[in-house]
Amino acid sequence: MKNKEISGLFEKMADLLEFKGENPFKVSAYRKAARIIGDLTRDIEEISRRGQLLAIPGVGEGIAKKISEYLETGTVAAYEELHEGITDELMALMDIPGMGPKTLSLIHKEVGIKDMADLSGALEDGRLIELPGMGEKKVESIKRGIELLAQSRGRMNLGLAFPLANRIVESMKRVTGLTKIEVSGSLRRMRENIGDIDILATGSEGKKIIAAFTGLPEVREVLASGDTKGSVVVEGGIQIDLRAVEEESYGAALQYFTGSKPHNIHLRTIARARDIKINEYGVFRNDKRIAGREENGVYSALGMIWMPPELREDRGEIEAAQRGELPNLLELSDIQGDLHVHSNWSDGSSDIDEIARWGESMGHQYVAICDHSKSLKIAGGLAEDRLLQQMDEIDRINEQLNGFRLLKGTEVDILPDGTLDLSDEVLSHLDIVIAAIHTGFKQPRERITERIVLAMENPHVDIIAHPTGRLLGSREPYDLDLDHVMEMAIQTHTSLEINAYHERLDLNDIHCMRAKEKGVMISIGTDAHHPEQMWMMSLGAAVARRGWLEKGDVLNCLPAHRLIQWCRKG
Ligand code: DGT
Ligand code: CA
Ligand code: CA
Repeated sequence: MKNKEISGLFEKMADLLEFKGENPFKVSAYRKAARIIGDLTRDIEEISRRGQLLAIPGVGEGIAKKISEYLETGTVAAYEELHEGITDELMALMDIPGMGPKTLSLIHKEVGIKDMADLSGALEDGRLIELPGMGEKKVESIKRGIELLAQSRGRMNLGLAFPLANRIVESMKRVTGLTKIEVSGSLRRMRENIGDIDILATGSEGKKIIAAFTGLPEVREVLASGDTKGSVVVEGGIQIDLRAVEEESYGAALQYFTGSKPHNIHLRTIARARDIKINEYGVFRNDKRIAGREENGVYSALGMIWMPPELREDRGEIEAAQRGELPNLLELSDIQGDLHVHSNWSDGSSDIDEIARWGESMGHQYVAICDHSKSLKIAGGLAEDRLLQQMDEIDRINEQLNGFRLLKGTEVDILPDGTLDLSDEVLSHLDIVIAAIHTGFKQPRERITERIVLAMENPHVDIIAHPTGRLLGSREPYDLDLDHVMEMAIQTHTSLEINAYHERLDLNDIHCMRAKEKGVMISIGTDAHHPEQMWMMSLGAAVARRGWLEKGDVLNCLPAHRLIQWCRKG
């Protein structure tokens, strides 16, 4: 499939257009097309052969032509033209969080920066501070951006690793003689980013399991292939390790390779005090095996009950287990609906009907349609009259539904002065109001905190979406007094969102722990712009579980009527 290549090409075109200061609508059209094509499950070549390119949402005449051109010739003239005189090294600087196209263009023209080495040099010797519109703060933010980029290099987002690993595990299940297989490592703990994927298996013939693994069609390169361990690289440079262990060691190995390392080290100090040795082969007392086949045997040998992998970060879970006070984590199946989905009334790609069908098929009781509001022009935000029309449309669809219902919502923009982008009158007719910041990220701490607090003080606002604004590996959170926001959330009866969209995961796990301590109600929404993305609810549930949340801490574990009651309360 050439879907990813074409998506990447349009992404690059958007970058180049932005760098050249072209029309932002044109830039966002390319970004939208890139996103949608990247998410397509069907082969774009086949879609093109059937003459259906224009049926892809976000693909108009111009973009369709470029897709055909690429499929026929392997390149696009307009792209080559844009790229002329601009090196890949220069464009790579756009990957630095906080380095916008305008800044890059400025430092390129004024200081002649061409690559990362030039940039580091100029940051060192203070040349950049002098430039018009730069200043100390901007330079600091570029330095932090470079660090952030370095940290995320070589790691991949959970939202990418999770489906990939599941697919590999499913194909491996067909190998004869294999009896058990599971993901371990940071992915089993559902960390927000993953260094490499670790898989553990057992069966009658380890060697055969490894051979099947290194022979999978996804494999691009085999790094190692032995009797008990295989290491491969798949598309995108992602490394996957698979270990095949003896059945009697499977539980101990699963525990060991799930980690985290600090969790395991802490467990071993407890074991030592009990004269017990634990390693990846088993649990031993005086060299006699006392456990190892099942994972929970490792914990019970240490006087604890088994604990969910998401907790294993040495953040107090071992002490809690010793006291018998582990939280009863919420399960994905406790979640009754998705509270944040976009339709094609704004920048989503599907009809409301289709979202309803999808939500129902996922087993949800409800889905809240929360399109953008009018000031977000680039996302096709809705003005009051359009939103009222949309509410009628939702009523119409709900009449035809049985058991499942769509909730009427909005993701209303919090304007730079803290007022909302829609009138109270219209907000009062909605089932659910999500408010969010989409502009003015760089405001000082007090301003941005106050803005969110003002929004929460509006009695119609029920949820603050993606409260910190970070994008995984690419944008830092806004400078925000989150503790104050959490305290005000309780006072104003407002919920804070775990935005489960794979590039956000905002709030994150640590924030959730703090929110729970304070008693803040959390809601989980996928921010899906395409119904297929509603699967990301499982990422949101994982963040909640890593934050020790229970069913009662999460708004959308409530059935629809109680959810709406909660929202009406204030
Ligand atoms: P990653 O891959 O960086 O996202 O993080 P992990 O946690 O998957 O780490 P990885 O792949 O290096 O190793 C997988 C697990 O193996 C790790 O979570 C715990 C265990 N492990 C690895 N090295 C050590 C070690 O030196 N001591 C202990 N106790 N456990 C280790
Ligand atoms: Ca790993
Ligand atoms: Ca590993």
